[in-house]
Amino acid sequence: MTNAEIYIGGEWMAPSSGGTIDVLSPSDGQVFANIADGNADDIDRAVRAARASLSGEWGAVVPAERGRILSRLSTLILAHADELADIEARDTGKPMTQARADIAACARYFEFYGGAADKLHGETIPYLKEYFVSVVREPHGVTGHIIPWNYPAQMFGRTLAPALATGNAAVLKPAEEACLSCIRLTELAAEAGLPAGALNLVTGYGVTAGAALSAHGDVDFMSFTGSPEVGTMVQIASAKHHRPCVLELGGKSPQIIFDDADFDAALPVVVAGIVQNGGQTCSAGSRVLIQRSIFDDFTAQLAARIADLVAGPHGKDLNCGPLISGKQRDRVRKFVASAEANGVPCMARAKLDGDAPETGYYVVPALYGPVSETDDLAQKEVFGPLLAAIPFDDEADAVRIANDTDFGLIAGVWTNNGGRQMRMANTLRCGQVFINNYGAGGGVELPFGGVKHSGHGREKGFSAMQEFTVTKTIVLKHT
Ligand code: TXE
Repeated sequence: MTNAEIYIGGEWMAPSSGGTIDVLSPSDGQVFANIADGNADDIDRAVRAARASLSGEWGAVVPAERGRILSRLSTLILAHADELADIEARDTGKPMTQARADIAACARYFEFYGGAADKLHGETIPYLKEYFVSVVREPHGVTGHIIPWNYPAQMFGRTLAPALATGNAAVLKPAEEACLSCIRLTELAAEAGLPAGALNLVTGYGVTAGAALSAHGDVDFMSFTGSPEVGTMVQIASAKHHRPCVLELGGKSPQIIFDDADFDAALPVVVAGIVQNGGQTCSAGSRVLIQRSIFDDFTAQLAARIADLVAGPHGKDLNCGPLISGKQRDRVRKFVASAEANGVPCMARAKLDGDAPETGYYVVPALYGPVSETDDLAQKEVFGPLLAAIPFDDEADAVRIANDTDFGLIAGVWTNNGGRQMRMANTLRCGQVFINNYGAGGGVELPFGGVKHSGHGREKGFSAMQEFTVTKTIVLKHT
């Protein structure tokens, strides 16, 4: 399957460069598709088409009808779930079961925001006598969306569904490493009845198409998910035009295990939190902080579970797939090499399936511990299936270690002490706290985003309806 074209103003067309980019399967490193190599000219045309749609057909669509279109798209996604999951698994290398869950989540975004489209109310404010004041929420206008390769279909839903539900016209630049599901989803959006220009898709490299979108002077709002380095560039480019942006830049999220935790409940969730998508998840639980009195017992049980895992090609639907690219594999291998060089003990390593081709980008899940709080494995976003076990003494120590990284995206706390549950929720510095559960990627309803270097702004939930709109205060004097 391939559609090496871009989508502008309701038309599929060749990019102005005429070029294409090879798409490699992470499972075996072989080229299996190609996508259009869009550039700054294409981005400019896409932004113009988006702008024109706001004063054309799309701008005239009332909120309830926007909702119906998005709901139809949700239904279409579910009707094509097998096809989409197959595309997603092949393109990203993730096991089929995880790809299927991603497609269901994508459909759920359009269901949720389809339902929310006509429920974004304004407010009235008591003011002076003979004045009527209302505050209404309006779309920003043209929104730019740059998304990464780890969850192309989920990100498509997460960033576009609220933007479209609130009446913006969008330009999407997905990641060059994996975006085939985004292309198919764009086709389905047209089939669902989304008017021309409401959604425009330009595939291409970050340094060309991505940079052109983030620097474009006629974009009113930017939504970016990716690395902190590029997030900084996007924010600087936005600042030059005095326009807002939402940035989701990853994390180093802790799972905190107290001595009264239910081990049987915590263990599978801690494993899933680092193995899901090969650890290439912004909210991966990549640090497990364990109270010292149970450190040996908990890590022994964790190690046994990690050692039982098998990584392999997406089609075999094992616990873990390959990483997305040779670049990401080499980056994660550097963390492995540096842990070995620094004498950090490896407590368990998963197995590689015998059918995994040598040309694939495999790094098997591994548990390291005890890891020092200052070690790279405890501080840096690895974006691979490496879990760092770190001991702590008491509640205050747990909070100190948990908060002591540059990131602040999510946290998991495992304890049955009710007072401690709330104290931890209040003192952890991050955007989401899960108590006796952990939600890497879960819950479309739940506002999501970080603090510190994890970014700012909120996506998901009803918060995204606010993020993708701006208020206007209307002051009417009557007699
Ligand atoms: O990200 P990039 P990469 C983190 C994770 C990972 C690291 C590097 O730690 O190991 O980032 O991944 C587009 N102007 N996350 O190199 O480059 C690019 O085309 C505008 C966390 O893949 O940030 C893609 O569409 N756009 C994360 C998107 O930015 C540019 C998910 C992300 O790519 C650009 C991914 C530029 N100059 C990586 N350069 C998360 N928060 O979940 C690139 N892009």
